[in-house]
Amino acid sequence: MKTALITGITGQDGSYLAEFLLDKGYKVYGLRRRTATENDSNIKHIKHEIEFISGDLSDLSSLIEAVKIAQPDEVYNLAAQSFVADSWMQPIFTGQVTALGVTNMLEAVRQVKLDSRFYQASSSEMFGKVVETPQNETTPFYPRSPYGVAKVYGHWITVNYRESFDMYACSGILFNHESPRRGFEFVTRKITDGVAKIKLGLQNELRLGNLEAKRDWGFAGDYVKAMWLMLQQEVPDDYVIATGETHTVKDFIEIAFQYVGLDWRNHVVQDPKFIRPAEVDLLLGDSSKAKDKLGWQPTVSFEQLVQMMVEHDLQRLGNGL
Ligand code: NAP
Ligand code: F7E
Repeated sequence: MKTALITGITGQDGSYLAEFLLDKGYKVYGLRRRTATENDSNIKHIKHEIEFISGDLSDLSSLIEAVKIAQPDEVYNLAAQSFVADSWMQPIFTGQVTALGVTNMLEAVRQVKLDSRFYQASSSEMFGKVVETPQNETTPFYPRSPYGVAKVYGHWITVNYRESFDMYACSGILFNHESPRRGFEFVTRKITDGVAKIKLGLQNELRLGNLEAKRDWGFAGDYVKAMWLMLQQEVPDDYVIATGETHTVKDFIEIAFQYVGLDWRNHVVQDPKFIRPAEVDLLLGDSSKAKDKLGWQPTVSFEQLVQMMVEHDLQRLGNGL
């Protein structure tokens, strides 16, 4: 039986990855930080199958202890301050967790169990103000937020530990991926939750920022498989994971409102509060390397993704949850 340690187990990706690895017969350890109130909505259904370890990415001693306890074959470093908009409000904290936290996790592995395979959750936000389209593994980075800058550090420290210490360490450069488990502050979930509330008469308007931004949106369940595949290869490498399609926020809104038979123009209000100090206007990924070398490809279309999320929120709110 293989053993995996997942940081960020309570998040969207952590929950799908845990399910995926449990299905494969892994023993799964999840690093979890202490919170005043329960935040296990994504993992409630698999909680009893996971061994939790208390720790924080900014506390090296807790990570060393976690690696000692789990003795993992594979470490998936998914924990981060992951909300781009907040990274301007908390730039230092974002750097401490999303950037230096990666070094802490790599150090814990290096000091305790050097042969653990390591996955770093890198991001298309590293491409930021893109210098070419589509973006692939050789596209230069030009991050546009403290979050993007922190992820560039996380990417390069992962590459550096691979080259310095011969670690099996991979950086997965994942484009936006969404699901019914997405946090409510991200635009896709904010829209599908808002659409469901409007349909059910619980609210009337949806306040959003820049509707012209374009993203390459995929389904999170597909993307965690790519993480696992990266750690099953002969040699460690870095991969772009994306659908190869880009859509505006407005496209997402249109499909979501159409699904419930409403006209978005009657409900969406643009609010300057949600405009960012610097924007990433366009992301479009080229994941041909992952297709060729990992045999990975997405299975859920953009329309299916939007509809899946709206349907989930309709059911959830309809049941009073
Ligand atoms: P998410 O839902 O925001 O989950 C983040 C996780 O990190 C949560 O479990 C959170 O725990 C944990 N965490 C935050 N700070 C921590 C700390 N100091 N110590 C320990 N744990 C901490 O993010 P996600 O969408 O699943 O994304 C997973 C990873 O992929 C992140 O690194 C993200 O930056 C990256 N990524 C995401 C996307 C995407 O489109 N989803 C694309 C590219 C890269 P709490 O529950 O306690 O807050
Ligand atoms: O914004 C625009 C906003 O917050 C998407 C994270 O998982 O993916 C995510 O980062 C776009 C931006 O995601 C609102 O300006 C308009 O252009 O859903 P988001 P993100 O910033 O792309 C990357 C790959 C990650 O790595 C990150 O961790 O939507 N937008 N109006 C809005 N965004 C939000 N959140 N709220 C609005 O009202």
